[in-house]
Amino acid sequence: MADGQTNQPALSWTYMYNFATSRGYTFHCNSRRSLCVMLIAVLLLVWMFYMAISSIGGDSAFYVYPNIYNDAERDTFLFDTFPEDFMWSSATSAYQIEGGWNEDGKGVSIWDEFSHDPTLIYGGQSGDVACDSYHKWRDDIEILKEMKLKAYRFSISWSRLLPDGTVNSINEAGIRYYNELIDGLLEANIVPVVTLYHWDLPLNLHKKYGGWLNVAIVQDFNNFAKLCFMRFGDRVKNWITLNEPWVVAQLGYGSFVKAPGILGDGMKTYIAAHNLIKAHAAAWHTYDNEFRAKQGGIVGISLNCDWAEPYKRTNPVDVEASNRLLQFFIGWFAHPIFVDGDYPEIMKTRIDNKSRLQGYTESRLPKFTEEEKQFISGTSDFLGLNHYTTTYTAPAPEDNSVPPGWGKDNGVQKWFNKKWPGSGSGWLKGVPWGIRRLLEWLKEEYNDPDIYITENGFSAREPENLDDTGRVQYYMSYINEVLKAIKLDGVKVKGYTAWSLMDNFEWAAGYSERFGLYHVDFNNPSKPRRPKLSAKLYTTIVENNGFQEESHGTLEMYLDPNLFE
Ligand code: GBH
Repeated sequence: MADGQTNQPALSWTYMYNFATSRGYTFHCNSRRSLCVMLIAVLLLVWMFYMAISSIGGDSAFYVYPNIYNDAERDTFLFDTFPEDFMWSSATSAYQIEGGWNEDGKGVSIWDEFSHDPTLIYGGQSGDVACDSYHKWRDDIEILKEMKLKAYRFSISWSRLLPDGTVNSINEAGIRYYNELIDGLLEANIVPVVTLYHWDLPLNLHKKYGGWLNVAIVQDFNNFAKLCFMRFGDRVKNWITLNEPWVVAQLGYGSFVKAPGILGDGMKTYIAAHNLIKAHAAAWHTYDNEFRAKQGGIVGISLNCDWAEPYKRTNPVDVEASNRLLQFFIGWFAHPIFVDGDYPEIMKTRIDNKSRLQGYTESRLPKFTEEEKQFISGTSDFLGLNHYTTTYTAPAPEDNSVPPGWGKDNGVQKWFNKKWPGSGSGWLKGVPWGIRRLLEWLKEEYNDPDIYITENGFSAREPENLDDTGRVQYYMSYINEVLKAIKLDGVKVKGYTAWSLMDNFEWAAGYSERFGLYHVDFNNPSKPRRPKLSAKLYTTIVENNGFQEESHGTLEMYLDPNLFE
């Protein structure tokens, strides 16, 4: 099937919404007025004809994105509920919300340094104050309560606890901050889900030995993780070691997009990933050996992955390209951790071969020893998935030129269908059915793991008003596809996390790209949080534990663009 390639009219006009047409348009008739009148009459007749057909058929299917994708069966809305104990959540990360970058003894992180170079961030902005959650965490708990959420995923700033990154000195003020936040959440009946590393490496570890490029970091990360298990583990039962090691390795050490901003040479990205995987495994073993029996929690990792849709599903090379990209994208980390302690076969062969052709004496992809493979394999109690978008995939012409890199190594070209709805971020298009296909692929590939969706969300450019209909449409359709994955495909999805609780510092995009369910006014020193329409929709979904047939009408109201003009 070629989604969005054909444009057959859908049958159920009653429930169709097309945001593109809500902008309005004009046309001119001049002297040929009568012709125009006739044309309008004909169009009216055609429209009436469709209305008649749809009412005769009694077709009450509900669609969220129908005229973009034109696959009625796949895209029909599913009215059903999620499993009883489904974990509804929303997420943030320390550097993106906390501010207080140098308060009460906090050490400097690579993101403090990166964002203090005004040329690297949109508008010379930084996370120095951000949402000021270092002082306003009580407000954050209030809005979680307002949305009736069961859980909150936040991250701990490593350098707030350990100013130089090592356990040589512990900043008790930092410990106190997270203790208060955790206690406040528990008091509100909200489960804390804690990420240990969401990209804010203590600057000292970068300066001292190159951060993730040095295997020494495995020990320092493990010490930091152990400290967190020791101090917070009596109350925190859900741990995520690393957020998106792909971003850390590939955007931090493979291109200049994220801190520490190291330009790729086709090797550093793989070395950083190698150490990230080892550090994750070390922290998991520490929990497993020293804390699990007493604390009874779970430890996993959050991996980001787009769905790779074969451009033509009937073309074997496109299908192969799709699978290859998924192996390079999520398999890079998930294969060692969930399968056998080693990289996917296709990564090893391709990078080994290319390295040889490029004149390297050894493969650019480092190797794990047998002992390391044993140590790494099986070190995650669940798969955390951060998913936002989908691309088409097809093979790219082989490129063995230097400098090499992850993109040339995987040999896949990817692009978007122009019809897929855009967001405030160039890389993010709304393709709801992609999440269902990815979930099914993960189920097959990794032996039916427990999956928590630890991020999913949609951006808009600032300024954004509270009627965020694009985000409403995104959440409603994506969450519905997750429901289909559970109910129709049997994927063990245990929780869903909306990114993000509120507008925050969107890395190199500063405050220009907004992902929040709550709006934050960054010009106002008290950084007020106000619910967008999507926050209300999300609350409705959480309250109903899904989409009840009776709430049909309510859901339609959320989708009606005219209601909020
Ligand atoms: C998440 O990453 C992050 O965990 C979160 O902190 C962030 O706020 C959220 O996304 C929204 O961006 O065009 O080369 O810059 C999602 C995965 C991978 C998506 C990198 C954006 C940018 C590629 N991200 N990608 S590039």
